[in-house]
Amino acid sequence: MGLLSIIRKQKLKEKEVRLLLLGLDNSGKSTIVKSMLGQDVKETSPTMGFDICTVSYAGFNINIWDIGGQTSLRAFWFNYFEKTDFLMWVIDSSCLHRLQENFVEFSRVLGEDRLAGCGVVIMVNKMDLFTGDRDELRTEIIRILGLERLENHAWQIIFGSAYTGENIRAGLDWIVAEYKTKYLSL
Ligand SMILES: Nc1nc2c(ncn2[C@@H]2O[C@H](COP(=O)(O)OP(=O)(O)OP(=O)(O)O)[C@@H](O)[C@H]2O)c(=O)[nH]1
Ligand SMILES: [Mg+2]
Repeated sequence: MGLLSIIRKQKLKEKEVRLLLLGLDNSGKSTIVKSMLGQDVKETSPTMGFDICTVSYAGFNINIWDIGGQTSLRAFWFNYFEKTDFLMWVIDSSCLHRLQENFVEFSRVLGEDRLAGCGVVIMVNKMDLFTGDRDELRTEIIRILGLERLENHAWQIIFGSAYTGENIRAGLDWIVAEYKTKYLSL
């Protein structure tokens, strides 16, 4: 049996997924985790370091690393990249003037070799507050983040809301489907 085949079998057997949750401060990362865990979404405070939790979903254990996004904490993001299967990058749809700042941080993160090949979910959060056109927003996000130039990463944009729960599961569904595709096709 070849090495790739062994890795594939092992990964599919373990059903352990490591998900790194990053994005600017106040984008709603910790609230998304609460929504995934079925906890009260109205009680969050800024993450001063990081939190780890496991969400059991579709037979998988998704180990989520929720890292604080404040400027002073971003230098520490790089401590959490090892063995990441997926990056969920959270954008606040009610704060679109920060898209350029998103681009700067997002491209810095994805320039990191240890994240090579990881799947990327762009979770556009707080859609309960958004009144504009979703297609236009999608086009703008693809353009500003340079997603069409992103090589070696499968990516998906998801519009959701931690408050209402809209599409929070869709993010997990995509991750599980991608994980299976990746290790079934090795
Ligand atoms: N309206 C609305 N508010 C949200 C939503 N998700 C989060 N918030 C609010 O946004 C603020 C920031 O949420 P957090 O989850 O703490 O954001 P964070 O990205 O974890 O922030 P840091 O830990 O500082 O990086 C809080 O006041 C949340 O209640 C959402 O879907 N809709
Ligand atoms: Mg947080």
